[in-house]
Amino acid sequence: MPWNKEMPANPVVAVAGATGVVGREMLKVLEQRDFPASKVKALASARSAGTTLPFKGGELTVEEMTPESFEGVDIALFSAGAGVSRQFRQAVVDAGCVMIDNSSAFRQEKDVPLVVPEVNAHDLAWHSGVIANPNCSTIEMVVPLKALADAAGGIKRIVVSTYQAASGAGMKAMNELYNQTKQFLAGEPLTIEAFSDQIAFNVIPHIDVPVEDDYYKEEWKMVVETKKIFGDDSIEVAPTCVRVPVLRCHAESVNVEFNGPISPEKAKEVLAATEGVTLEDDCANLVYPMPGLKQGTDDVYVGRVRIDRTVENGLAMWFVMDQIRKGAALNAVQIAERLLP
Ligand code: 25A
Ligand code: L14
Repeated sequence: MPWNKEMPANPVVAVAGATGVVGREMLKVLEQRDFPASKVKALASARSAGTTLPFKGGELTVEEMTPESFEGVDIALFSAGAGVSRQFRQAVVDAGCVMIDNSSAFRQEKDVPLVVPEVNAHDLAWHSGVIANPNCSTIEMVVPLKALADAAGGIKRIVVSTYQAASGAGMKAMNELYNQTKQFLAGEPLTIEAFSDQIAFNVIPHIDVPVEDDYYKEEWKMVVETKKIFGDDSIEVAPTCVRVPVLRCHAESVNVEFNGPISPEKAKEVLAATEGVTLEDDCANLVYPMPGLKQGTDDVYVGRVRIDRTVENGLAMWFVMDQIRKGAALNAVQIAERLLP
């Protein structure tokens, strides 16, 4: 059923999973963008109840999340994992609260819009209480590609390899990269818990669980989420997702075959004028974006724009994005902003 509850101008907002890497960033983004909330609640598991998180010069006391937590709440930003999102969905919607969910739980459901505001804000019109925030690697890819697709008659095929930061797997994964690096340098045995393999001084060509045809689920998400966000099932995506020893910010090497012609010069002109994109591209002077240096930024940074002569209408590019911000927290808050009257 389509949602028919009006959004107040000053909604009550809950952050579910507030103590995680993404939840903390959600609080930061709400504060930095001066989101007009009348009240913000920080929710997490019982383990964190009673601890405090900084917010607007003061602090929020973390409450244990229960089905009753959502009474009187207008917008809930969820980033506590897919299982927790499934468990609380009904209670949230029954309370008349819109759920903006960062997990992978509902992204493929027919009545759940999957939204990147720069690309398909129009899909917010038909939500029925739940809006999904896409996978971070997919968001990073579609923001610049939407603008280029519009300029080149659409996209036929994308070949993408990701270079994903440790923080994509949460706080304990970030700590593991840090600690393993120290252990490696001290010649000590490495503690391997958060990842399947050593991450310090290594790269791992595996993210999430195996699905079909020997792909991993992170790769599958990039295929199906790109089609859903663009509203175009004909776009082919061939991804390889790789974990690299970077703390924060995902990078992507992207080769695109467009339906119509577009020169690298034209592409750069379009990208330089695109909201949410910053072009950093000067080959001769070694100017290109790098993930180790983009922490805390909001845009998708694009460099290395050049012709791909192996196909007709081909371009090759390099993208960098802080996946905790635009890939998760910022995109969710931008969706919330679009729900305001
Ligand atoms: O959808 P998926 O595929 O299932 O993936 C979603 C998960 O991936 C992260 C995010 O992890 C999310 O949980 N994620 C998603 N998108 C991301 C992106 N683009 C992304 N990461 C990076 N980029 P997270 O670490 O950011 O957040 C975890 C939060 O969830 C809370 N939580 C867990 N169970 C809950 C719950 N909240 C309410 N009810 C529940 N039942 C969790 O809160 C955290 O806020 P917490 O209180 O459980 O954890 C507080 C502290 O404890 C550490 N911790 C977590 N697990 C353990 C732990 N410590 C010891 N043992 C553990 N098993 C946390 O690091 C935190 O400091
Ligand atoms: O589907 O880098 O949103 O581990 C976000 C974090 C997928 C994995 C999602 C990572 C997850 C990703």
